[in-house]
Amino acid sequence: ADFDRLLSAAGDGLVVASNRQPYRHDYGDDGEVTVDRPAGGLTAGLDEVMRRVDGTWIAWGDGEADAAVVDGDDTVAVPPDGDAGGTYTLRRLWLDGDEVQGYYYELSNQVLWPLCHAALATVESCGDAWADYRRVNEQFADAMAAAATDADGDPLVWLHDYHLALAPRQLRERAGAGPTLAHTWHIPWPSWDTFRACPNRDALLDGLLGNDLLVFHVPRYCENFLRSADRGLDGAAVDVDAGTVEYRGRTTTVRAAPMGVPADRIREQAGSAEAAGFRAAFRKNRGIDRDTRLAVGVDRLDYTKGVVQRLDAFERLFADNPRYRGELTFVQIGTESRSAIPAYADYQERVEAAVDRVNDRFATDDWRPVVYTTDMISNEGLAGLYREADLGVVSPVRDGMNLVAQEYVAAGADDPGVLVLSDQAGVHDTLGEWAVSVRPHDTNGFAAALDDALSMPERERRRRANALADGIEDDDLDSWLADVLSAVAGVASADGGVPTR
Ligand code: GDG
Repeated sequence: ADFDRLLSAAGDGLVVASNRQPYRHDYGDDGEVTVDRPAGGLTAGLDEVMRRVDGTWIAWGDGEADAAVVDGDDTVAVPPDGDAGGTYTLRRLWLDGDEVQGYYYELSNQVLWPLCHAALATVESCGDAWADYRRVNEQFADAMAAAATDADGDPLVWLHDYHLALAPRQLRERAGAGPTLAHTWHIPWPSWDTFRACPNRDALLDGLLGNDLLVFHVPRYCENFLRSADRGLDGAAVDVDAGTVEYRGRTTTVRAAPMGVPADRIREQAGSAEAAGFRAAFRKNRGIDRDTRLAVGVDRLDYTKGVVQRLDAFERLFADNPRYRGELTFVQIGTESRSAIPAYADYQERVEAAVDRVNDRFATDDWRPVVYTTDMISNEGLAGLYREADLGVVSPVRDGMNLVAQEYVAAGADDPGVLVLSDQAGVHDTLGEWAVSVRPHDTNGFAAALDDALSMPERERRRRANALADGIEDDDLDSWLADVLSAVAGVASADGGVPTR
């Protein structure tokens, strides 16, 4: 994609802000510094763009950093080896323990996360956390304003996610009308009827309307946001059809851009020698026979991901269809996440209990219905496992987009598997037509869908797999980046900024 042209049309440089940093540095007592490379699709994709434009990325300096060791050392050039792709500046914000607790664990992950996933009963009461959230957002706004001032002209500032909802307005107050502000919201935006439960809903809406462009994964979330702004804010002029909000003398454009995955890279990884080795070793080490069919689920252990409901459905499948006993194993990769939060610790226990229940009920001496692991797997290993599986099972109870469904398709081989997909994931809006759809709480329907998927005739299976593969190739990570950047170019030129060509 023609990123360089799009970027130069959008601004005079690029500043990215996200809670999570692209590279994590650990500082040993002996002065030794070790650096972790970016893992996720988004971080890796943005990292490539940043290397080309020599920008600044601002993030929480999460890690084992001891403030005394890193004192005064808040910026660092990455990647550390400065290889062929060029380098950029990573600016770390050092948050203290109370700030991390209030901003990250409480307000972001126990208020905004469940609220946006419409899990109101899981939203925790918050008192001082709101002040921490505001203060940390101010630190981000200060850092973004400094980076914007250092740029040669008016840069594009690209913010990410629900951790930074107040920062756009705070940055406007510091940097004025100059920089173009775009913000990608990676999780759902709920309906007004849900959002109105938010204790600080006015401030959140006001904060986000400091942006020129606000991007959600699918049109449903855009509409929910626009209606929330319309109902929630006095003095906001909302045009739902045009996707715009005029508020406090500024127009915010709201657009959908469904995020994609690096399909070519995943296909390559799935075909690598490392992937093949992993597949064989995984079966051997977990006691799965060579000819046992596999279904796979891969999730951060989050209560939105529907892992418990999925296990209920597999239990029903094995109960109602004894022919699958001894013939099919469901592999669940469940990487630990946010375990310091009680709702997450509870969820992990519920998943383990459900795994044990299904295994106790059906396992035999040489077969287990469920293989469950919390091990973090390499990208190649994961791609290999996707390719090995007859079914990819993605069944969140609610999910902004979901990358796992797309990765499963991207890894597919000559003899492709079937994607079983919850209609509650954003990605269902783009891929649902060719997947086998499930409602995650409908155990009987879910089990019947698993049976359908496992017994699907080869022709039908290939027809769907080809359509899915075309879809994720056309709308891959690069094309998503280009979509966002051209939307930015659109608002910049409407603003009287640099024209797009
Ligand atoms: C949010 C939204 C939206 C997981 N285990 C391993 C591993 N993973 C990787 C997967 C995938 C990623 O983690 C999870 O992606 P999801 O899309 O499920 O997302 P969330 O973390 O909930 O992220 C979501 C996303 O933002 C992007 O906007 O799609 O809706 O909730 O890439 O592969 N990767 C490796 N080993 C593991 O064990 N290598």
